[in-house]
Amino acid sequence: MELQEKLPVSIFTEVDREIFLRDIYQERRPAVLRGVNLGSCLEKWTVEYLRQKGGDKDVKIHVSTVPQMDFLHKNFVYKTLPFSDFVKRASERKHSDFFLCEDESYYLRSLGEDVRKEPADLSKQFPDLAEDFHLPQFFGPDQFFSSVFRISSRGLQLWTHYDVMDNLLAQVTGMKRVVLYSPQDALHLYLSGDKSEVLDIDSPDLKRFPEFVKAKRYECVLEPGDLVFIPALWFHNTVALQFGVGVNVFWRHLPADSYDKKDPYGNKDPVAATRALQALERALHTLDELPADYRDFYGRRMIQRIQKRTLCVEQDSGTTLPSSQFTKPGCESGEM
Ligand SMILES: O=C(O)CCC(=O)C(=O)O
Repeated sequence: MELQEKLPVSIFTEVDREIFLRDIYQERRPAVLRGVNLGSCLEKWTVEYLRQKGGDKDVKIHVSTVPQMDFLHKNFVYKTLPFSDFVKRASERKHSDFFLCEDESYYLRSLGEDVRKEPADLSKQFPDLAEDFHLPQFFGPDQFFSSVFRISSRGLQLWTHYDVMDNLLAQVTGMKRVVLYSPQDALHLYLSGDKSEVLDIDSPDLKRFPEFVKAKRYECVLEPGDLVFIPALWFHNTVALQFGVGVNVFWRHLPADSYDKKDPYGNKDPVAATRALQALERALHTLDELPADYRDFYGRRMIQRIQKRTLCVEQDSGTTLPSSQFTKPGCESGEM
C-alpha cells in the first residue's frame, strides 16, 4: 500500500503571460508549464558546451558520499571547483578525481558575486550561457529577485524546504521529480526553520514522524523544457532522475519592503512574520511568570485567538481564503 497518495500537479500548455496571470498565478497552487519557449539552451546545453561557455570560473558546490543531501545534519561538504571541472564530474557516475569517494554526488546552487549580500543572477555570473536562456516575462522587471543555476548529479535529492518568493523552476536538460506540499501542511512536516526534518520522504521513519502521512503529496516529473511554478511557501523536494541542468527564477510577489533586505537566498521569512514570531516568543516568556495550570488556560485561549484570526478555510474549489476576510479584527469571537 502506498504511504501517501500521489496527487498530480496540473499541466498547462501554450501558456502566455495573460494565461499565467489569470489561470495559474491567482490560484496559488503549483503548476507545470509545458512547451514554453526557454530559448536555445534546450538544444545547446550539452556537457561539452556548458564546460566551454561556462569557463573556469570557481563555483562553490555541495559534495556528498550519498545522493540524498541532508542540510540539517550536514552530510555534505562545500568544495570549490572551476565550473568546467564541476560540470564534467557532475555528469559522470564515477570520478577519477574526487574529494570523498569515487561515486560522490555533486550539486550546484549558484551564488551572487558577494555571496552574503548579492542574490545569484545568471546574466552576471554566466553571461555567455544566460544568452541562451529565455525566461518568459510573466512578472514585472522590478519584481525580479534572482536567477539561479541548479546543476545536479544523477540521483541527487534536495531536502524539503520552502522559499518566501514565487519561483519558476525551469528544467533545461535531464528529468527531475518534484514533490510538493502545501503551506497548510506545514505542521505535518516537522520543520526546523525553512526545512523539513523528514529526509526520506519515500520511506519516512513513522515512529519519529507519525504525522507526516497526513501531508498531501503533490508530484510531477519535469522533462527538458518544462517549468514548474512553485508559489511562495510551498514546500518542495527534488530528485534528479538524470544528470540535470536547470535555472530557477525567484521574484517578489509581495511589496519589496516586505522582504528581509539581507537575504541573498530568498528564504528568510518576511519581516512582518519575523516580528510576529519574536512577539510570540516574548508573549510566551511573559506567560512563564504564571503557574502551569494558568499557562495551560491562557495558552489555549491564545491558540484559539490565533486560529480565528489567521487560518484559511478550505473552499470546494481547493482554493483558500483567509477566514479574517469574514470577520472584523478585534471582534471575531466576542468571548475574550
Ligand atoms: O531542483 C533543484 O535543484 C532545487 C530547486 C529549488 O529548491 C528551488 O527552485 O527553489
